Amino acid sequence: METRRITPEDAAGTLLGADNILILTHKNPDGDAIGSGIAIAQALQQKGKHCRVAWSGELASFYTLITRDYRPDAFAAPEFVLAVDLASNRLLPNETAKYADCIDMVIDHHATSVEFAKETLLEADASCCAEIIHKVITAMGCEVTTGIANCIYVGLATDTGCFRYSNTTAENHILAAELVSRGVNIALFNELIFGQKSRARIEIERRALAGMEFTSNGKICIITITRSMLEETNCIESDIEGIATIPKAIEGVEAGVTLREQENGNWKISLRTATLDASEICSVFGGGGHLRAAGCECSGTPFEIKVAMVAAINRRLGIT
Ligand SMILES: [Mn+2]
Repeated sequence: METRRITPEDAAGTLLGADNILILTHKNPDGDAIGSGIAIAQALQQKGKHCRVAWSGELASFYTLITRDYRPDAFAAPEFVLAVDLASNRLLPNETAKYADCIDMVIDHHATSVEFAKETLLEADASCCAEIIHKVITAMGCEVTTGIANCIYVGLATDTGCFRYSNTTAENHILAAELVSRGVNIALFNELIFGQKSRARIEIERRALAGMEFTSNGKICIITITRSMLEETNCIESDIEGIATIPKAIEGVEAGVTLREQENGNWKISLRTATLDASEICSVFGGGGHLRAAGCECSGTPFEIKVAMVAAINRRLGIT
């Protein structure tokens, strides 16, 4: 679909002229997806708009920090469909996939974003979608309430790994300062988001670490999460959010690879890199993402997938 590229000001103008707005995001939503969605919903509600954020699956307990004060509106059929943090309409969960071809506007920050909406607000250098949402909310003339600031903070903090990843900018810190001045309790938020893990999470980490593999002189580290591991540990999807950061966190590892068995038998691969272009490597396997964090979905046995991934990474590391 031919899309019209728009600015935050354009997006604000269009949204102020809309009502009964359905807000969509990707499957297995993360903090940026949920934070962006609820932030823009609350801003639109300030302007008297009816809107509702649709997401699928069970969320980690820390999300109650931002979901507990949020009241979705009821309406029969949406008149306007907005997608946030969504790089492709194929990433919608089953529950909202029926809207894939009628998305009016998308607000996103993925460099691999494809054209699927009538209008696209894409800022590929933004570290999170929530910071673009903040610009739109400001352009709409909305007050950044503590509730909205909380949502933006969750998106900003999670997508930057609590301001540790290489995508973190000076603007991110300036925005964080503003959010703190709006009342975000950062000590509480950071403790619940980053400082605590569920018992199920620790149990699955124990199993993942037990099966950890190293190749290429320790430059590549691989962990594998099977369906049976998820069942044994009673993990819900949100319990394993961010688990892909574990292999990359080991000293000397250039590329951390996480294989996750999907319900359909395929394997979701997450790649985290120190210096390599993760997005480019994953694009070879039909995926994409960001410079140091990307993913793809593969069929085949874990062995075949690991051989193919290691070969692709070795080539870029100059290991033959
Ligand atoms: Mn994001």
